[in-house]
Formats: sequence, structure tokens, C-alpha cells
Amino acid sequence: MELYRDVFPRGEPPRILFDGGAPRWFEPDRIAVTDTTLRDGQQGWRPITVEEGLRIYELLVELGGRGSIVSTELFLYTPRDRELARKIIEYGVEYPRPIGWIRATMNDLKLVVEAGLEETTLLTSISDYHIYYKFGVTRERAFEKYLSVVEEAMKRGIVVRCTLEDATRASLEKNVLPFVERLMRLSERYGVDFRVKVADTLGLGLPFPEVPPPRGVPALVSALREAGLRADQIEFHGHNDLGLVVANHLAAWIYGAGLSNCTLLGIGERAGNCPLEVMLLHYAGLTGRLDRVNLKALPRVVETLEAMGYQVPEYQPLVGRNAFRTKAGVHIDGLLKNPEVYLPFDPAIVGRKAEVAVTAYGGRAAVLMWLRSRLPREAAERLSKNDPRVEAVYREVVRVFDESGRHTPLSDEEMERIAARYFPELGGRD
Ligand code: HCA
Repeated sequence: MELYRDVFPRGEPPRILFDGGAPRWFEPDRIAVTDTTLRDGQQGWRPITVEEGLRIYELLVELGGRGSIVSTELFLYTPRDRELARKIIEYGVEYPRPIGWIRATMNDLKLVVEAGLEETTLLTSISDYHIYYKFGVTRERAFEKYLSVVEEAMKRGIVVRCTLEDATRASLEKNVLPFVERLMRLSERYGVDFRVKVADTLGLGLPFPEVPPPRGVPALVSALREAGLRADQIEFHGHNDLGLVVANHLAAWIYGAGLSNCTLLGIGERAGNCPLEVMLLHYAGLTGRLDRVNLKALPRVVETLEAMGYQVPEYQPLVGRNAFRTKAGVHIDGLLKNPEVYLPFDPAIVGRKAEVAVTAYGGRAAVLMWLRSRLPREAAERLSKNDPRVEAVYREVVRVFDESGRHTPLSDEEMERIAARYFPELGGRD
């Protein structure tokens, strides 16, 4: 039997292994997740209250406070933003460290200084689409404006994280590298570190190393390493417009970026950002550092966001209602024989259980699995597909679908009503 236990260890997230041929700039010991739920998430969803923001921050601490989520970005524009920033700073935990998010203006920089933050993201739009069409200026004028704010920040000892906005539509030779070189020179002059955030603003990036810039994420990230930046100086921030956001974030890590900038559940502008929880799972898969992630907190994330009015899509990986629920008889039969047959990993890792939704197509296996999930342990273990009571429940289920032309699975309450006729201990109402 070959089960590839090194890649699919029991009770752990699937591992991503290289056979010694890992890409040149990949440094698993230096990768981390960064958060932007309170910035891009809030911007793409709705303004949140201070209490809601704090609750979200606490969830981030629970999920990645042991060193996998290293920073969280904050708006500073309204009194509410500033109050939230103050409370998060007061919270005083090491991770995720609060940083600012501002545009490249002196007034915005003042907000960072007043908030007492040591680091801030700075929006430095880099493609000619943005420079010429949005700002209506030349490259040189745009760079001068950005660099004047960077310089002022450095004079004050503030670390800037320059967002290369729209990097996947920007020239590497004419825009990205010349700007980064000027950042390096300023950094040397003032002895203050800096980072760059490679932003795939419109989700146009591609994860394949053979694709050249501007769309190729591996090419873009490796070029920054070749220019002399360290892994922890490069962050990647993607959007999901073309459905590739997780692949692009993985590619960024593997080809040399240290930081992966995400939001909880991928909430963000248009088709959203990169789901932080998925990248935490891959973080564990790439580094083996299970001690640094706590994905068991995910059901609390869902509960909290739903209580705030956010609807988690049913089919969303890891967190959706359907993520570990199966309806197909063939799958359920496999799950009953060994859960590993039809589960990508043990759902307990993310605080979930495998579930079954009973339809006419689930067969006796679905009925058996549903019953086993409800009955006391011993009775559940003794029950088999051949038990006449399982057959009786199954026939009733089929009748419901035949007689009513119904399409949706039976709810737990409906199943309880049927099952209780044969299993009085289930106590359903008839
Ligand atoms: C935006 C665009 C942005 C910025 C990224 C960042 C992008 O909302 O202004 O600075 O974190 O994708 O370029 O989200």
C-alpha cells in the first residue's frame, strides 16, 4: 500500500514538499501571512464599528498570534479608525503587529505619526495605467511625490511598505525596478528599512514561472530578489478576479516573497482578496509549523462574521457550510469504510466534522452515516447498512423525494422526524 504519508500525514494539513529542487529564492523559514481584513476587507464589505474591529483582531490573534500572522493593516482616516488603532495598540500582543495604511501624501503620513505606529503601508501606484490615467502625471512626477513621503517617513524612523499598485500591468524595467532602486538608496541614506507590496490589483497575475512580467508572479517576485531585496521585504497582495488568487499567493511565497497579504475569508474588493485561512493551511503545509497556526478557531470566525451580517458562501473552502458535507452515495460509502477515502484532510484541523446531507441519491450509506452522527457511540458503531431500520428510513427518504418532486436535501429536523419512528432515542417529533 502506498499512502504517501510524508505528503498526507494523518491528522495534519497536506504537506507541500520539494525534492531538493525548490525554486532558488524559496525560504520556508521566512514566510508568513499578513492581514488586511480591517483595511481591504472593511473597504470591500462595509464600515465596521470599533467593537467589531476589535473582535476581528482577537480572532486574528487566536488564529495566528503564535507567529504565523505577523501584521495587520489599519485605516486611520476617521475617529472610529483611530479609536480602533488605539485599542489594538493597547492590546499589546506581539502578533499580529498593527501597521497603518495610507496614500502617499504628507497629511496621511501625519496620521501614522499621530497614531504612534512604527510601520505603514503607502499606496505607490506603479503601472502607467494608474500614473498616466489616474493621476495624469509622468512617471518621474509620480515617483518624486511618492519618494518625498517615503523620505519624510524614513526621517522619522517609520518603516514604509510601498504598495506597487497594479504591478501586474506595470513595466518591470521602466517602473518597478527603477522605483525600488530609489527606495534602496533612500533606505541606505537614512538607515531605515523598507518593504514593497507587489499588488495584483485586478487579479491578472499568473502563477507560472514561465510567464514573463508583468503578469508572471514568479518572474516579478524573483526579479525583486535579484535586485537585492530580502524575503521579508517582499509582500504579495492579490485579488481574485480571475479565480487564481490562492495559486498566485502560493507562487509568490515559493518564488521568493516572504509575506502573503490576505483577508479573513477573502473578503475584499470585487471578487475579493486571498483567503487568509487557506494561506494559513498552506503555511502549515509548506513549513510544517503547526504550532504557529490555530485553525480550530475558524468556526468562531464564521460565527462572528455571520453575527455581523456577513453571509459565508456555502461552498467556500474550509469555512462554508458545505465544505466537508457530502451528498453522493459513492462518497458516503467510501467515508464509512475509511474517512480518508473522501476527505482532503481531517476536518478536525479546522474545527469541523465530516457531514452528510441526505438526498434520494445518497442511498442507504447516507442514511447510515446521518444516523451514526446522531446515535450514542455504541449504538452508532453497532449499526450497519443491513439493519432493517436503516432500510426503513431509507425507503421513507426515497418516498419524500418521489412524492414531492423535491430537490433540496432533507434538513436535520426532517430526518429526525423520520428516524425517530425507528429509533425512538432520537426523540424527533412525529
Ligand atoms: C486599493 C488597491 C489595493 C491596494 C493594496 C494595498 C490593490 O484598494 O487601493 O495597498 O494593500 O490591490 O492594489 O487593494
